[in-house]
Amino acid sequence: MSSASNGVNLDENFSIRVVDSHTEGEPTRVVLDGWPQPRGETMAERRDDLRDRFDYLRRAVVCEPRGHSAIVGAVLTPPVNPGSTAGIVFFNNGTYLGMCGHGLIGVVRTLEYLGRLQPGEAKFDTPVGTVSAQLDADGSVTIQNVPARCVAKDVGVDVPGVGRVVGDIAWGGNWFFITHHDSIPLDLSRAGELTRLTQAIQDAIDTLDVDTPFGAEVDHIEISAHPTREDADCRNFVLCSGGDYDRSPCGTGTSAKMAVLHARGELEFEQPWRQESITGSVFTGWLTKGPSGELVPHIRGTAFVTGEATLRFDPRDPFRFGIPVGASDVARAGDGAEPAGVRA
Ligand code: PYC
Repeated sequence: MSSASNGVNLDENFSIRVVDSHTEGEPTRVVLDGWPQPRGETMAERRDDLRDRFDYLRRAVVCEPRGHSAIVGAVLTPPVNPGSTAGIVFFNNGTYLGMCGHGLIGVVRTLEYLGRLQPGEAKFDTPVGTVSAQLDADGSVTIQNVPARCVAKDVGVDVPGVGRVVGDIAWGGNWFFITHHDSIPLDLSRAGELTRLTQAIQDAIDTLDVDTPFGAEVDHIEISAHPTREDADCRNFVLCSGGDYDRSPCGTGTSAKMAVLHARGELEFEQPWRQESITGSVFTGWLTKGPSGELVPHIRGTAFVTGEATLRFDPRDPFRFGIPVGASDVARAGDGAEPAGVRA
């Protein structure tokens, strides 16, 4: 990379300021400054510009040694739509996300912490559409996501070492394969095994030719099981596109799950759905009917600011742009153990 590449002089020390938070256990890192603004009229163009010109900054900010594979990063831009507060591009250790439910809640609480947002409603533009967030005085945040939909039911894949796995394909701002299994114990102590299982399912899904609108891949795998909390309807384990699992119930995953339940006649409009995560945290979700009959997901959760930092990048540091290893590599390498055996 040459010096003064795309607005960052890579031959000199540079720094990026961030605020960290977690939403129901899942971390978000909001970039405050030090990252050049992307070009583009739409948020999708801006995401593509970030990917083309600044992908090394994505890795620098969220990959080890300054980050880790569970962090979702968020770069804020000026809004593209009148009435929106800001644009957001979400990304992780491996790629860019369409939307991110826990991440949006983290952004809202971060902006409140910085004094840039008061309780009330605010809109945000993302590469997959404009979403809104209601910040309440008690710190809880209710997001209104992009419309969700279930596009394929009962899709079967043969997973080596596991057998046939059947699930539904649904959109909730990212694409999910949501398995029908409800008998696997989703215990945090089995997170490594569950990561290997869901990675094996993801590898099998990658061989399918799935017709998904929005040009995005099915890159999240969600397993459901009976809840462990009395106040929850379901517990999940979600493998994210970067290869690590979501510590929260996954806002886009809960949106996709509600679309599946609705398509199966198991969830009415306005009916609350309490989704428990592998860590025991809960999002409360519900669907409303949009003007054209679309399924509009709402998700309520809480985030806490955990820190603020100035990340420093020394041109002599061989790891200033991150170590390109993720949980998926570890999961694929495994430790000799087979993934948890489940069958449809
Ligand atoms: O909350 O939507 C979400 C999410 C996606 C990936 C990690 N969290």
